[in-house]
Amino acid sequence: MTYVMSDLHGEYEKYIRMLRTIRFSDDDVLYILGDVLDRGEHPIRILTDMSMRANVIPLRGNHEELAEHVLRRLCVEITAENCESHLTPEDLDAMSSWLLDGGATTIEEFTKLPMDDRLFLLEYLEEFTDIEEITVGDSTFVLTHAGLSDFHPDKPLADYAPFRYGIDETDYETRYYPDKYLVTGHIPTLRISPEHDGRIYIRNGHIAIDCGATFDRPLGCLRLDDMMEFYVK
Ligand SMILES: [Mn+2]
Repeated sequence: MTYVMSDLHGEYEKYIRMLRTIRFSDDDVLYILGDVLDRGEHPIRILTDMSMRANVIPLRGNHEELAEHVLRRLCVEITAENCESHLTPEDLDAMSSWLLDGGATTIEEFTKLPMDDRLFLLEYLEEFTDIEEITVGDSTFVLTHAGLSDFHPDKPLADYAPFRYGIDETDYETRYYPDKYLVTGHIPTLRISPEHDGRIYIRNGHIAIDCGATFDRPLGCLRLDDMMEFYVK
């Protein structure tokens, strides 16, 4: 079976309970559509678990984008000699905007790891993809964290530039592909439609799966084979 979930944001307990709920096995595949990191207590614990499962396919969210840059800079021993010069003003800017967006829990767990584990996880993060297209049964799904920049239904997926957060927006009232679903996280479903608060949104060729697990709502997971929805609170 093929599953999708998104926006785990450090909610390790919900993640593990969801894997149990769906009886996730080696015969299944799980796509995680980004924003695993930040906010909740154990983002690095989730990332580590994902990295050990060949059948979990990770996609990049805006929180992974922010993290990659700063975490790379934190993979050196800070000494009396280099502490003034190591982080540039640009690094400090990136770090402070990341902290405002929930990065503290990621930094906290990450910096406790031995250096080898830090470098392993960084390499893992850098392998995340931005867009995947999959066919399950008779249906085709385009998976991405937040949407497609300068969308055109005939544009090959490889031609898409990265989504411009703060500029690009996905319009959930408009159908994008005539014959495929666009599957996204990033925007909690209550902000797309109040009646979908805490629930997966499936409408107009869209599937939006961020039910707001980080905002005291359930973690949602969708089985694409039969569109069965799973929730853990
Ligand atoms: Mn996001």
